[in-house]
Amino acid sequence: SRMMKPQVVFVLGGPGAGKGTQCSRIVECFNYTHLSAGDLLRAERGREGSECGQLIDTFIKDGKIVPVEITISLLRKAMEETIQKDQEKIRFLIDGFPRNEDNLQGWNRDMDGKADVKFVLFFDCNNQTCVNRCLERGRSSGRSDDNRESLEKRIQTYQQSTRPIIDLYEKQGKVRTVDASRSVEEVFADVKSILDKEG
Ligand code: UP5
Ligand code: MG
Repeated sequence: SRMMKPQVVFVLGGPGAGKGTQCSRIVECFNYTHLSAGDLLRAERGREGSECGQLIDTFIKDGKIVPVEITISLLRKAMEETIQKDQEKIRFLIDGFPRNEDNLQGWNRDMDGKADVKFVLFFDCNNQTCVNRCLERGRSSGRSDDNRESLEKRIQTYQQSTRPIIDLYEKQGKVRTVDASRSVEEVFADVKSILDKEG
């Protein structure tokens, strides 16, 4: 049978914009597999025998973006494992990637012709709301980057490195923007209507 190409939606937005929350809601209603680049990196950081655990740990605390070779290999592995288990499962939400020029170049180098990027789902949220949500979560998340110091760096990295990537996709007409500063329900209503339209 003909191998189907993976269909990818990139999910972007600031730290705490609600990417993970909305992706969890999406997979309940639509036929997508959710892959969070951040979650994959945190899992790799904690894996015994990992060669890049220390590097990942340092980068995450500093709100810096891990070299793309590491992130792409984790994403590819997760995609391949999903498809291997069920060949119908070719639709992916890639959450929190690509975050900078290095990420985008790495993706294009490795995945060009191997996966289709359908569009970018952009959760647009002001910095203050993002920071407040992460600080609130930090009371119980145990995430090493949910503190004021790391958050300042995460916001700066987002503004300097990730926004330009979103702008690039915007110029190609590939961005679907949602006002993510509202309630989870209100945001999801918009997400649903976008996905209903895009298939
Ligand atoms: N919440 C969510 N939606 C809400 C709403 N509408 N109203 C009120 N509260 C809402 O939500 C964050 C918190 O807000 C939660 O408590 C939630 O209940 C509440 P969440 O859904 O987790 O938001 P999300 O956007 O996923 O926030 P996250 O903190 O995961 O975003 P980041 O982009 O900062 O984190 P990520 O895990 O993607 O990356 C972490 C780090 O990993 C990066 O800083 C970087 O160092 C590294 N990284 C890479 O280097 N490369 C990559 O490709 C990816 C990550
Ligand atoms: Mg997340």
